Amino acid sequence: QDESLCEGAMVLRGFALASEAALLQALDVIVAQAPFRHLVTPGGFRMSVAMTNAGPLGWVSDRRGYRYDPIDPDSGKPWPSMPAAFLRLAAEAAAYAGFAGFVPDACLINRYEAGTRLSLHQDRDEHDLGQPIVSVSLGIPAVFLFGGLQRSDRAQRVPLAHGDVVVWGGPARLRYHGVLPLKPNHHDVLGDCRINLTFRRAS
Ligand code: MD5
Ligand code: FE
Repeated sequence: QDESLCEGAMVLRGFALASEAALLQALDVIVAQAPFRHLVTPGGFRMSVAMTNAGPLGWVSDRRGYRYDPIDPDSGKPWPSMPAAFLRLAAEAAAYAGFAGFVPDACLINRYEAGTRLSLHQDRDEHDLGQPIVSVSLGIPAVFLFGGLQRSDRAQRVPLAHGDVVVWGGPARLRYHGVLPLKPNHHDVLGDCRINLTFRRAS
């Protein structure tokens, strides 16, 4: 049931299902305080993924660049706190994949709708690249692109469904990755979207 994509990358199928209700309840609280918004890239493009954050640090992008910021630029207030259910799930998944003691200080929450995509990129805005990233998929399915250490490397296509958790660490931490444009679909609980929780240790 669990798949190793390569050294350092493990898919835990359905790992989040046991905490589904607690995660969705916590998500509602976060989104009420910090609604989803479409950020602009440094190059001036509006991202098709809508984002918000929870925890001490939030990932933001604007014309000045990408960064982690303790303040939500839309509200001028700190990001909503990291829910206990989020912290627990991220730590349990990381430990299961061999990364004991993972304490994320940032949860980026990505919302995808039909047609939304995330182009190939690396996650390298974090200080300690020795820390893993835990990614939780909720709602409609997506096809994840898992590339190599160079942008031109051929990418594997990995289907991700509601409840799947992926832990990326070690040699997988700096791999190029993205999400193919989502196909229109419906999920009984989340409606017509996919929500991805991306847990990181940013500082
Ligand atoms: C998503 N989000 O499905 C993904 C999940 C992002 C992002 O990519 O930057 O918000 S995280 C996937 C990830 C993280 C770190 C390494 C690798 C994949 N990888 O080696 O493929 O919304
Ligand atoms: Fe990424």
